[in-house]
Amino acid sequence: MSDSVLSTDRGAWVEVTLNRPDKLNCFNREMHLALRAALEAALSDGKRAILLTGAGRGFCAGQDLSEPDFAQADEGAGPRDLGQALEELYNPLVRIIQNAELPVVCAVNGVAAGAGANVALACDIVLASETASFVQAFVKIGLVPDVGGTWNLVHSVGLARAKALALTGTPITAQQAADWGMIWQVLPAAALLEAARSLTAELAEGPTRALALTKKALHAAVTHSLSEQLAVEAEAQKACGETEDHAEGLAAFLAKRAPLFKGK
Ligand code: T3D
Repeated sequence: MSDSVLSTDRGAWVEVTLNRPDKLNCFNREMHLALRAALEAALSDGKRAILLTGAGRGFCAGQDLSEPDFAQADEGAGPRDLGQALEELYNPLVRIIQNAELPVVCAVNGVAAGAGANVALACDIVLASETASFVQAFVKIGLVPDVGGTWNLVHSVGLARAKALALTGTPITAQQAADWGMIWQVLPAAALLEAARSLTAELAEGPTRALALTKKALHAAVTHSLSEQLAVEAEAQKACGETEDHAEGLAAFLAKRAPLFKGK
């Protein structure tokens, strides 16, 4: 198995680390496939949360611009079809994260640029080191933000800020990203990983079905009317009401003890 992604089993959850630190963990094909395999393994192994982070001083610098496939089109073949590359590699990754029926926490340990920034923003809860930055670097190489960035940015920071970030490629600090509601929390560099692990472990002990349905309902809310959303909530609540975890949560409350959720 490739060592460009490290997968560490933490019991109920898994820690997935992008591991090409000398290249700021930028995406080549090998890392793409290794990341997808790590996420799919976590889902099929019944894990209840995932933590995604990067090795070294960066989180992820986006597409590996030196990858032969990307940098040089075959002679006479014309430019590479980047839309096809998105459909094959990046878009499935965003869909796996979005559709995962468990929380995906991201610990942004350093610079997150291009597709790297937007993979982070696709995660459910994003913590960042105070040394981290977020860069919509695409414009610098004549591309548009991808990997869901146009969608996530507009919904998190609004159209005016999304436009300025995307059209200028100006980096922003983790603190700015938190102040704008793009991410959840900024932490001192030395505290980031432990805080992210503790949060992921806490989520992994949560009522997994309710967490998954909450995530799904919040995603649906982005495009729904209130009336449509009330129906989504009723359906999700019906499903939660039938879980063992709901019965356990209720029993624990009434007995004044901590609940022991099983994710069932
Ligand atoms: O194929 C498709 O489907 C299209 C999809 C495209 C999605 C995209 O992500 S497009 C955007 C690609 N990313 C970028 O344009 C960012 C490029 N990198 C940077 O602008 C800077 O490296 C950073 C702002 C991220 C960090 O700057 P700094 O000064 O902290 O580090 P550095 O010295 O530039 O980088 C350190 C090393 O990593 C360096 O290698 P070296 O000189 O030590 O051997 C640098 O070349 C390498 N590196 C950084 N980013 C990339 C990279 N190598 C290849 N591709 C990269 N994206």
